[in-house]
Amino acid sequence: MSEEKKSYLTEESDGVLKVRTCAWSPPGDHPVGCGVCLYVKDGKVVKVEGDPTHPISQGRLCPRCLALDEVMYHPDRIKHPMKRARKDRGKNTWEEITWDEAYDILEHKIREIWDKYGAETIFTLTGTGRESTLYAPVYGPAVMNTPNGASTYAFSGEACYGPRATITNYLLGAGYPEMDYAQYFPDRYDDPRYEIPKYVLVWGKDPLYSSPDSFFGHSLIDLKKRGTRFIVIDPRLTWLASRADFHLQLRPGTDAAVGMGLLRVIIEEDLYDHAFVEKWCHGFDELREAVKDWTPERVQEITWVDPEVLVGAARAFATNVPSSALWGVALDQAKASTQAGMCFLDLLALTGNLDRPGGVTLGKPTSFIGQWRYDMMNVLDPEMAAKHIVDPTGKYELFNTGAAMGGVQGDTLLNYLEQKLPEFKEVPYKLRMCWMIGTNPLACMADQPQRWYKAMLPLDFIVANEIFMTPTTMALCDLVLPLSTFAEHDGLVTPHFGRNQHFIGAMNKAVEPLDTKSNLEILIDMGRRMRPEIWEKMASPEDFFRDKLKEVYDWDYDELRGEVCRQHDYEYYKYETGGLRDDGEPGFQTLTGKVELYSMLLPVFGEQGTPYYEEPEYSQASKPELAEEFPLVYTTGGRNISMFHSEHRQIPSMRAMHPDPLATINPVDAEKYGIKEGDWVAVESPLGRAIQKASINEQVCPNLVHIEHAWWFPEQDGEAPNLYGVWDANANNLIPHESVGLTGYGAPYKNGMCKIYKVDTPKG
Ligand SMILES: Nc1nc2c(c(=O)[nH]1)N[C@H]1C(S)=C(S)[C@@H](COP(=O)(O)OP(=O)(O)OC[C@H]3O[C@@H](n4cnc5c(=O)[nH]c(N)nc54)[C@H](O)[C@@H]3O)O[C@H]1N2
Ligand SMILES: Nc1nc2c(c(=O)[nH]1)N[C@H]1C(S)=C(S)[C@@H](COP(=O)(O)OP(=O)(O)OC[C@H]3O[C@@H](n4cnc5c(=O)[nH]c(N)nc54)[C@H](O)[C@@H]3O)O[C@H]1N2
Ligand SMILES: [Mo]
Repeated sequence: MSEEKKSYLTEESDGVLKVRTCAWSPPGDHPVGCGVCLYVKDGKVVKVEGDPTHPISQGRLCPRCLALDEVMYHPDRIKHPMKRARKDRGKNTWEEITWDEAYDILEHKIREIWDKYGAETIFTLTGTGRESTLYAPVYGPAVMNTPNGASTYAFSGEACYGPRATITNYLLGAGYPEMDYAQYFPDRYDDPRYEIPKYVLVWGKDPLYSSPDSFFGHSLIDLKKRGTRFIVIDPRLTWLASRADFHLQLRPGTDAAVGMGLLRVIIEEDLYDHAFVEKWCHGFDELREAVKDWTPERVQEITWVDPEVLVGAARAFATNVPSSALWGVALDQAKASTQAGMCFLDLLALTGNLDRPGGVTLGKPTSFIGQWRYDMMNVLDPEMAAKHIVDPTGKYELFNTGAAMGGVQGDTLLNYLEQKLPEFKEVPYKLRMCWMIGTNPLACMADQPQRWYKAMLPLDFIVANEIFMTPTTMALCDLVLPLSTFAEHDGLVTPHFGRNQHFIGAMNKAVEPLDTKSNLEILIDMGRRMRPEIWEKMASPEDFFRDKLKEVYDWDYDELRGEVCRQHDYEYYKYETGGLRDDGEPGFQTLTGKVELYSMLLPVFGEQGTPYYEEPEYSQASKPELAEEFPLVYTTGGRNISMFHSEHRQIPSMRAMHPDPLATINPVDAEKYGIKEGDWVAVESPLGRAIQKASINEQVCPNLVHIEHAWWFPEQDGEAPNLYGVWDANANNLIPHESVGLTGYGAPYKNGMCKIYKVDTPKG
């Protein structure tokens, strides 16, 4: 072992070995890559601490990482491959098997399906940005030869990240814009190139709890200590909102109207950056026209936002340069995700805050895995590729340029499985097999989860890579492959999947993995069995990391392991120097070479080129006939610190922090509907209901209810029909499928109409 390789290991006293590494799921985490010190004794992790030498997280860790050992050594963790007879789906008749047997079963099944029905009858499902997200898109094409793999989700409207990353492609032609928190600089905020943002606009994001999408939430506290002020657009009075100069407390789902109101103030009061707009923006006049009627009073009528707060926020943001902004998943989780996203980007462009110190950083996509993954997804022959399932009506046609990468759109997939649309009544082929890689759709990702359950049950064969049995594996799987945690295998962390990648982190294996494997090991093993011609050159994850780091960055893998985290350098104002375009010319990588305030491409897909407002499909305004029965508005899924989506419900210390699913209700509504703190309450939409425990406070305003997402109860009976209580508290019972934006993007996970009433038990 070389010296560099060893430098992430330190011998402590009492035979304890300290291993420095970067965190990533499994278990539960995004590619934030926080620095972690794992203390190992007798081959077991005995203590977890934050790594103070990590330039981004600087020793701070969320409780989920601190509870890593509780996950690793949990009695319910899946420790060996498990099989069950197809007829026993929903029953707890699992049988432990060896990896060889599991791989034999899988190989046999895939070959049988290839022969009998064709490879196109296999699909994959994946989930949010866990480590599996890097590799899952390759499983379909490069292992099973199916066009219905790539990035396919049981997700209505691809309602996370895809809408944001894609609208950025269209308007800026750049990678995901991230708040500049000096993340590219080793000495961070003290780097002379950096400026502290005067304001940060936090829009539909609660980063102290979610730290999402590679962004490290604590940096907002760092910045606040250095004088940054906040503008928050959020229906809830979050911790950040309570400390903001301006809190735009909007009705969920009306973000585009708020955005156009902000833009109008900035344009009409002539507060925009003329030099930037004239030189670098296309379509200013069209944008001015699109927002001209959005007076603060009209905005208030639709969105509930106080006109004074709206105008004050617009002025503060525009007149204090540099200012930065963060956008959260709330913008994706509405039918109008595209329009809201346009407003977000337009605000940054009009105020000259793109790619400048203290504004937002823009990346030109670069990832150690990008080209390889692209190549591996393009291994289908044209005849097979042509069998890819697309929506025949064109209704959910993706206008995607590579953000979510050629999977089957979630609503289309459900319709296809159900043979639902007139066009799908006679499908060219029936789907037969599914491989789930990092998702628990029945508990978390899928709207109307009972529809998914019924649609998936007839499949011939279902397999999942998992850490614990979940409602989905219990309900549907025939084979489960157990995963190793990030402490048990080597890996690389790549923030924003290369779209604004400030560093690469080494996940350094600390202990042996028992009888579990990583997503990449499973991929390579099965790839070599099924399509050896594609995989012959790729023998092990280590070779792969070594090759790719050398090829893409000319980095040495052992050196990176020793450093644990290596930052990239950053250059501002790349639109002036040519760093944003493939041809090296100044400008943006768009059709016009400028920021497209009027998008040239959106109209090609039947969308408007500038933002507009569309009322959510389920609201008192758009369904007045239901308004009396469903008088309240709900939002869902605000993150809490001790749970990552449907994970951690069985981890004792995490569950103790948050034992029950909570419905937050304003005291006025609680009084009106006779609900007391701690009562079980049903929150019901025209589509279904969820039962959660009432938490009565002013985090929500009157008429608004917030419910949590992804609840199931590992302590309950796992067998069907109960399936760990997955139907009881499930926020997604309320949420419609196919209520999607014109482009196939955006779905109302975070807005709808409801009523509330007290029930006697958590089962109703
Ligand atoms: N601890 C933890 N961290 C996580 C996750 C987790 O489950 N647990 N999930 C990860 C994932 S996949 C994601 S996508 C991110 C998401 O993380 P964030 O982007 O921070 O999203 P949320 O916490 O869902 O919601 C953010 C805020 O949006 C507000 N909101 C609700 N409806 C609306 C609306 O219509 N408009 C506006 N403007 N705001 C609204 C909510 O009140 C909430 O405060 O978190 C990631 N990080
Ligand atoms: N109502 C409502 N619903 C929502 C949301 C909301 O705000 N409101 N948020 C939505 C959002 S933004 C998202 S991204 C989705 C997330 O939805 P999913 O990504 O499907 O998340 P989970 O349901 O937690 O399923 C992930 C499963 O993968 C397992 N796992 C963990 N790490 C790994 C890994 O590295 N590899 C593999 N193979 N498996 C792993 C976990 O044990 C877990 O069972 O949920 C969405 N659902
Ligand atoms: Mo997400």
